[in-house]
Amino acid sequence: DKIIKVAVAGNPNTGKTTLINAIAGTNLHVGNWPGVTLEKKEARFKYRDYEIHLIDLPGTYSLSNDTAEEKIAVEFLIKEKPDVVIDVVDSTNLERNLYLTVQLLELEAPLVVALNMWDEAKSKGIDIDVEKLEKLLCIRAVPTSAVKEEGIKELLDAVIEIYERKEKPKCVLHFEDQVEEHIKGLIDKIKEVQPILLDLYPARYLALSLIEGNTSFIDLSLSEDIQKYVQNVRKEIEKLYHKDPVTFIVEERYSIIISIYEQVVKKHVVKSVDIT
Ligand code: GDP
Ligand code: K
Ligand code: MG
Repeated sequence: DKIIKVAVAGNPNTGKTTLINAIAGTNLHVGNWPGVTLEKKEARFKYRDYEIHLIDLPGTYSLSNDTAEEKIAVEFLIKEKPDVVIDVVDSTNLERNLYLTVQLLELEAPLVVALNMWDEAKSKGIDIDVEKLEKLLCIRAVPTSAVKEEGIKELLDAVIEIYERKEKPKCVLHFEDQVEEHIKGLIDKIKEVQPILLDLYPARYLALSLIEGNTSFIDLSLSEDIQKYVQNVRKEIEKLYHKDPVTFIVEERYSIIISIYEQVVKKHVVKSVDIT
């Protein structure tokens, strides 16, 4: 059988554990992430002609390496390179959950979104255009309800589809043109003076992290050329937008998210039934 290594990512309380239980049932093995008291759940099971290895990542709101949970998730994604990443989102709170999704795309994770809590979204009158979301993000998205064990087979079929896919989707969620030029310039600089960094880390995640000053995941010392280049990009961003670079990048991600959210989510008024 072919082995598919699957990481399960998502914000806290989106239903990751419930989903893994629904998928893996009794195959679940619970341990700890090395060095910390965070629970690590793993499961191995057969599905179709495949052996699927599931690993539950700690719940995180972002991948900025600010917390132990984020460091573990980022290190796992970069070093272990799972074949597929399931991003479990809370469908009733898509706007907030998409921040992590956008960062997972920056990390070039082979992604499928599980639109979990689909039952709750339905009863709240939240209508998500799944096909449009897939098109805008350039990835698969599957409605699931972990508590009701719905959408599980469709999700696993999507996992296999991503694993078997020969080409990576070539979608990039673009920031403002001027910033994109700085990002491209920085990546070119890295290619020129310290190309090994691009063998170790996904280019866009690396460039954005350098600009954000999020460098604790980088194991090598950075060449002085790159450091100078980064300082210059940061100054340019401040000059252009009158914002510090971290705020600026976070806001760019949110403006992408808001645009996607407005295109895919419709809210209906749900009539409450009067039982008195
Ligand atoms: P985790 O922190 O991501 O592991 O989330 P949990 O699996 O612990 O779930 C958080 C809460 O959401 C629990 O009370 C679950 O029963 C509930 N939950 C999980 N999945 C669903 C779902 O699809 N629909 C509904 N309505 N509730 C869910
Ligand atoms: K929880
Ligand atoms: Mg959990």
